[in-house]
Amino acid sequence: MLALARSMTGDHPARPVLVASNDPAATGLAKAQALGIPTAAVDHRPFGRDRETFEAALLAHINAAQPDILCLAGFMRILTPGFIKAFEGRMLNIHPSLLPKYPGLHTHARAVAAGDKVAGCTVHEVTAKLDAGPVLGQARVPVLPGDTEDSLSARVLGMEHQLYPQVLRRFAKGDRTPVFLG
Ligand code: NHR
Repeated sequence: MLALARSMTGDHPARPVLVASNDPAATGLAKAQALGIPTAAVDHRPFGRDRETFEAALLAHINAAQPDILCLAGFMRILTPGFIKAFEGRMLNIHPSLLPKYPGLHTHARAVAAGDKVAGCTVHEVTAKLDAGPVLGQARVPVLPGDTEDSLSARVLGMEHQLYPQVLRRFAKGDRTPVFLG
């Protein structure tokens, strides 16, 4: 999130209008505020299994900010088709694997357990089907001997901070040609 926010200066075609989280304690909220970006938090927990009502509360904040593009960055709540529809074709996510490999959770542990030699991250359009929307960019990193979930995760994160801003810059210009790094 911070890498994206910091990238949107100068000749960048976009500017950050809101940082929103489902976790009121998320440290990114204070960091965004320090950059002068408006923030909102809607705790999903009081809503229990009612995803739609949680999303309606979140959407009220988002719509008030009138964004053209939504970027998920570490957002861990599966979104219902109704929410997706409101931002169809305008919502991005970064996922810590080389999709279509390892959709879902615990991607680095799965890559290490499988003995993969290459890992990475993917920026994709968010569609109703989880981690399955069109790929907008991918970055590859080696998996090194002795790697753990944590060491691999840190290496991939470094590439996430490079890949996502590059993809967003292109996407905000209307260019959906995929970016490939590594
Ligand atoms: N929503 C839709 N409809 N489509 C996608 O592609 C989405 C999405 C919401 C989030 C991010 C994704 C990731 O990058 C993302 C993509 C959370 C889960 C999950 O299982 C899965 C994928 C992603 C994010 N969430 C659990 C849930 O019940 C909660 C897990 C937790 O809190 O740790 O929502 O990885």
